[in-house]
Amino acid sequence: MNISYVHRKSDYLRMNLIYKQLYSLLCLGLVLCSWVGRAQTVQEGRVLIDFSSGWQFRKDFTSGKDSNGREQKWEKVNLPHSWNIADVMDDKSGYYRGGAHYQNDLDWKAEWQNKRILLHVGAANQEAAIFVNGQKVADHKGGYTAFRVDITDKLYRKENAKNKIVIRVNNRFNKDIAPLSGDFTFFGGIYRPISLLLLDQVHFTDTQYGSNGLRVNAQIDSKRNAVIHLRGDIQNCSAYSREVYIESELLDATGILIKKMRQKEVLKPGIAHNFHSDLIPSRYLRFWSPESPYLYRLITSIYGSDGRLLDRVENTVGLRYFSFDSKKGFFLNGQPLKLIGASRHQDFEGIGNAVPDTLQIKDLVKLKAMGGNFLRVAHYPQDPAILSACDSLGLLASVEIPLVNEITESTAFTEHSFQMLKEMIRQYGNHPSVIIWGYMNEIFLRPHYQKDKQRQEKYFTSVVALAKALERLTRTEDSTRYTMIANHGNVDLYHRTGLTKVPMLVGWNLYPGWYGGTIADFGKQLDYIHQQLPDKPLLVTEYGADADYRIQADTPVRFDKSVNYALMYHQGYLNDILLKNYVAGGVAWNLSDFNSETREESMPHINTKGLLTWGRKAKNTYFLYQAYLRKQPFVKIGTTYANKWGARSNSNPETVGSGWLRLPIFTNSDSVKLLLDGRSMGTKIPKDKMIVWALPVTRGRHLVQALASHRGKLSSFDSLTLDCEVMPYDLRKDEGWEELHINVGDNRQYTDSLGNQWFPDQPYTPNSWGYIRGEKYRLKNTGRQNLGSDVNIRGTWDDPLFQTQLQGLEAYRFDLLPGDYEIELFFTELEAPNSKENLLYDLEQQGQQREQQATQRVFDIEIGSRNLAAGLNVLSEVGPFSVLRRQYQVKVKDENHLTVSFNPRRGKTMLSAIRLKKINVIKP
Ligand code: GCB
Repeated sequence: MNISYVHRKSDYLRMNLIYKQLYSLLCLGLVLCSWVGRAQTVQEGRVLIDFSSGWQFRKDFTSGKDSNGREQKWEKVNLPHSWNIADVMDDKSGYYRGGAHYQNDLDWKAEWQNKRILLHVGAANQEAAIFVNGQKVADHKGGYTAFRVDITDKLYRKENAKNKIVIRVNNRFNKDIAPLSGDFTFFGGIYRPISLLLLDQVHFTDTQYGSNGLRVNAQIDSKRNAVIHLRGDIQNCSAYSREVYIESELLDATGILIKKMRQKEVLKPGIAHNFHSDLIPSRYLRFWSPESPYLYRLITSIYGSDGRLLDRVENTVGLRYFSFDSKKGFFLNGQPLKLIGASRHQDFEGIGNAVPDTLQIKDLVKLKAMGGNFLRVAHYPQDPAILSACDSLGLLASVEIPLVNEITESTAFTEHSFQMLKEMIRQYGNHPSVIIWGYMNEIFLRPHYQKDKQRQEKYFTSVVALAKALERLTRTEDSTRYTMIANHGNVDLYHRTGLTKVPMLVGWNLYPGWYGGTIADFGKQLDYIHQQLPDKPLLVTEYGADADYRIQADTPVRFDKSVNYALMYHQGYLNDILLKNYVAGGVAWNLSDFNSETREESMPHINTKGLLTWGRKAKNTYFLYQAYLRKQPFVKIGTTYANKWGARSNSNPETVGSGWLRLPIFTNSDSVKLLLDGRSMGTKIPKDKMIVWALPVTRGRHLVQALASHRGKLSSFDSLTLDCEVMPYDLRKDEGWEELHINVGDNRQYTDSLGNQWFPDQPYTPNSWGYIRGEKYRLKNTGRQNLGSDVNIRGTWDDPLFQTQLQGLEAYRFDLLPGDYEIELFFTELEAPNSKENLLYDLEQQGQQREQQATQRVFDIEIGSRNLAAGLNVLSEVGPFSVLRRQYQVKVKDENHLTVSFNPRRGKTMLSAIRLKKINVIKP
């Protein structure tokens, strides 16, 4: 690759872009300064070159052929890159977890002659080996932290000489590297950028833990006495002893010098040196807080004895002090602050983990705009840009290493965990936003040795011993942050084994009202935990409910995956978290939907608990948080997928052609007045920050305007044009309908990928339409409150439509005017063996057998005397969990109805969905 020195420009362009985003949203005028202070910014004395383009990529297949039998070729790629973009979304279970090669050429430049050349890899999941001109120079294990290696001595150092850089990456399962399992996808690839660092022979660096070599720890007390402790590693790679000066300058956000220190160091050749200095500013300094994330800049330079600048690194400094109290919660700068926000996974729709910084930062802007003040970086360290954005925006953060669900009792596992922990602390420790280091998540979710209780106890002891070792290491590395372990709801197990005693804080991932129990159980569970551990500060590190934004339910129930149920759930949880003083805070699981390849459910491979979609569109749950958390007046009319709204009509002859639509409105004000197409619909008072307004609408577009008032004054305003469909009741009287989509066997409304509204099913009543006999299918052998199956339906994105069905139905009847119609019937065989293991996160169902037998069903379909399908056997036609569609043209004559009959030959009849379309109707 021919590299050019464009880094300065691109760095500044990126800074500008970020600046604009942040400024426009938050008007934090001084944000830019903090970005300038990002660690490893290009400075005189060192040069940073982006080395992310022009790579060649190939998966390792021993046969030389790919999985489709094609000859393997090199593919041109740019970083960030992941090789699991498509296979994590397809219908085949599993995704490629194996090896791959990346290669690139590095052309030597004469001006590099006296420099040290380091390769800095942002992240490669999860094992990587670097080769330079055929020689191995480094190995790295762990997919979520950066690593760097000095490659100078392995390079051909002649003008224009080509150096071959090869990086082998592997994301196979390795029992010695965490995470071993988890509800997220282990995307393979080099998914953060690679850069080259051109350094003087004397420079700051920490090649062992991939950091910039400087560790800043700024302390301030309530009287604003501040000390900035600086520790650093300097490398002298030259053959001589060197006398150097280390200069540290503390600047305020406007660039004014606050304090300067200079110290002499004598560096012996060929070894790493440590230095230490304390800056004690004599001036009045400003606190850093979510309301005012004021950042200072600390510029640290090395000068030679001749005054030449050898290296320079910038770090940001935020001055804050904080504490957790087991009874009173969290305090920042002496003031109580409820920590509220969300956890975040790093993947993004269509690009997996290979997400550019600029896109990632938008997540933080959204979290801030939601009114959040806290981010749980879950379940592994993420791009450093995330924490830089937290620093600038004023978001507090916890960061953790990926010890999730289980451990391996091996020395190698322990050592790799230590390495990850040190890398995390050294690479991210200079961010003032970080207040917590975490090192285990739900570590007893997958307890080993289920059948050997004695051995299991030993395993528990090993886990606790590892926790203690990690705790010690964390505190040695950084005594200024709190330590945390996040547990699942099996409180007694964590307590009994002694794990809850180990960290300074205990996080709880609680799901009553989702995986089991009721929403009201959440508060009780919190009280129980507090009673058991009265001296341990408590944080709710997870809570959430699936919210598939295509599903709407008028009468939401647990596990229906509707956004409506998720709204009730979050209202209940937020009320408790905000009310209980001993709860230091809570973070919703999750900020956005994320990929979890092994999940099926309503949106296969996606965990839909996000407040935003995988592509980061706001769901109504996000607006609910805004109403709860924002301090400024707020009102927002809820949305639906593609802004398609479905209204239900009734038998009232006066309202033919119009229906009732349930419009959610979110506000933190006292009341909301609503206008529909300019007409007042009255004023309502929100309950738990929300109003569900039943609006009478006709088909087509309608303008709704919400005017919120606070203490008698207009405080905020929102408007939305709704695109409405009305579910007709009497198909003969209602002339406006063209097509009717029915979600058979389901009382939820579903918007499909084309924007069609599939209305809930209903039993037939005269002058209307519906099913005759039959019952809704329910998955057997599950304690879940479920609606139909939760299995991935092959070959469709509209799984919820086909996961429910009616069985044993006799007929589907529509009372219609005579004419020509098109009818389409959809079938899916849901009763068949599904080889997948039980969903790991179905916390209620652990260990239950869900295997079901294939059902043999054969039936005939008729309309009047016309036989549409004789001996239909869906299983033999398309196999299980696949959609069979049958479309027919039908004529309704003087009988004034269309009745599709289902006659069983073997087993029960079934139907998943039905679509009726008018072609040509004869008006009376
Ligand atoms: C948890 C896990 C998280 C899962 C979540 C869920 O407790 O910590 O990784 O994604 O539950 O959605 O089930």
